[in-house]
Amino acid sequence: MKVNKAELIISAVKSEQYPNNRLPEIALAGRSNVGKSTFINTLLTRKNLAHTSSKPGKTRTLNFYNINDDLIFVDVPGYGYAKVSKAERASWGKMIETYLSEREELCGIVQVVDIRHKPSAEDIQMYEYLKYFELPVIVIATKADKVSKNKRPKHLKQVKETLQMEKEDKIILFSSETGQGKDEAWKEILHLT
Ligand SMILES: Nc1nc2c(ncn2[C@@H]2O[C@H](COP(=O)(O)OP(=O)(O)OP(=O)(O)O)[C@@H](O)[C@H]2O)c(=O)[nH]1
Ligand SMILES: [Mg+2]
Repeated sequence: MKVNKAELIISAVKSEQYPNNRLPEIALAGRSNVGKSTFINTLLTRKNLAHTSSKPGKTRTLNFYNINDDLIFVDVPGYGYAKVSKAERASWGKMIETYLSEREELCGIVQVVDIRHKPSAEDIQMYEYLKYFELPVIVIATKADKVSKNKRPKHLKQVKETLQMEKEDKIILFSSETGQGKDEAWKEILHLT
């Protein structure tokens, strides 16, 4: 996929602010600090278009990125970040729920998990939640560079089984460090749009 154009359209917190250009959307989901924004940058070959940080809680709004006027990536704040107030957590939950439940342009989710760890209760809950809305999910098992090559298949299997992934959903081994899985991720994303 050749990316000629990649730009932030809007950082939204409510539905009135969503773009109205009717392009298909793919949204990111995953624990805070897992690598969602980095995943977007890797696919777009842009260093810091989506802002990333070594500290969790970097992305706080729904950020809509126009890609080649063909599709939109929606970067979403991560869950599981401890250092937020109850009120703030509730308003994020509402923001994400509104988007996932109402957005007609949404055609699939990229759920990012850390290949090193067994998916958390929140990861499982998120996957189930997405399935409840009947959304197709591509699971990205990222940070593959941090697991030795011979151990990766075992970790992939653990992710698949813990999430109880449906067989229509794809899981892709990925690393933003090495670019592993980038072509496959694009293929599956374009397949959904
Ligand atoms: N080694 C390695 N590090 C990664 C990879 N992907 C992301 N990271 C690092 O993980 C950290 C968090 O990345 P972000 O992309 O900001 O995470 P996020 O999921 O967008 O986090 P929030 O915005 O807080 O929800 C950064 O320090 C990245 O450099 C990867 O594939 N390999
Ligand atoms: Mg982010």
